[in-house]
Amino acid sequence: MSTPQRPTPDDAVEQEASRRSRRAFLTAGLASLAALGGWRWLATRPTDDGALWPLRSVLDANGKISREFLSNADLAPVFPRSRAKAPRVNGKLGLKSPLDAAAWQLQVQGLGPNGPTPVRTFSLADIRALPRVEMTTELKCIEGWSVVVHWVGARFSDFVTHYQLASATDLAPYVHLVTPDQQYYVGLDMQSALHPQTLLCYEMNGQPLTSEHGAPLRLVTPLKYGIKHIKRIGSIAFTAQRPADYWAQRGYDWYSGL
Ligand SMILES: Nc1nc2c(c(=O)[nH]1)N[C@H]1C(S)=C(S)[C@@H](COP(=O)(O)O)O[C@H]1N2
Ligand SMILES: [Mo]
Repeated sequence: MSTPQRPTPDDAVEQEASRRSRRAFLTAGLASLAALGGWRWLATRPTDDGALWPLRSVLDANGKISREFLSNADLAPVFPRSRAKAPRVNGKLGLKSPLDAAAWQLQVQGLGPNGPTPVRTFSLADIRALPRVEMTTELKCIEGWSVVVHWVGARFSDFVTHYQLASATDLAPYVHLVTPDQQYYVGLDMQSALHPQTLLCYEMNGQPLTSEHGAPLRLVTPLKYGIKHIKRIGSIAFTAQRPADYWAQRGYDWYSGL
């Protein structure tokens, strides 16, 4: 990862912006959690739920919530927009067939107390209707290159709260994102999915996403390596079990970042 340069006036502006947005994230995060009915969720979680959410009692929930917000304050570095460059096209799994943009829809499977809930579908307009977030962060590939990119999209957390997916899902501990042809798939822990810099992106460097960079919608989550930034998302499922992940199945670390 390259370190941000010595502050220039531009950087100072960026830093202040990131300080402000961190505060905004925190406020937004608290509001979202309330909206998610987080307390009910925390209190009703089974205790044998796995290492990620090892809650034993409602008392533990207090500490858990603080840790959640502290770790969500760990933000990937942001850069002046002028540093953004075009990334190479890397990874075409799941992008083999031509994209039918008109037919595309995002399918979302929730998880309720009795298992998976009926699939809901969303259009790109539904995603664009969410607060527009811009961010200039570094895309890092495990192959050893990285590039600063300017992204525009919706926060995954806004998607979940605005469309009330979490109440329908009872806030499952994992998220599975899959290309329409199911050839590429990524698993995320919920904490990473709800991180304030985890975006469902539809623009890159000032242009709508091109097909090879993941149109119409891709994930960007800069605390993790590029392998998690799935392009051309076709479906999202909230799951109780750790979902399959293309590169984790081939020996890479399941988290591939924080
Ligand atoms: N659908 C899909 N998404 C994918 C991949 C892929 O093969 N298929 N490769 C990943 C990898 S390894 C990287 S580094 C980034 C690269 O994104 P870019 O092509 O926009 O530079 O996409 C990620 N998302
Ligand atoms: Mo990569």
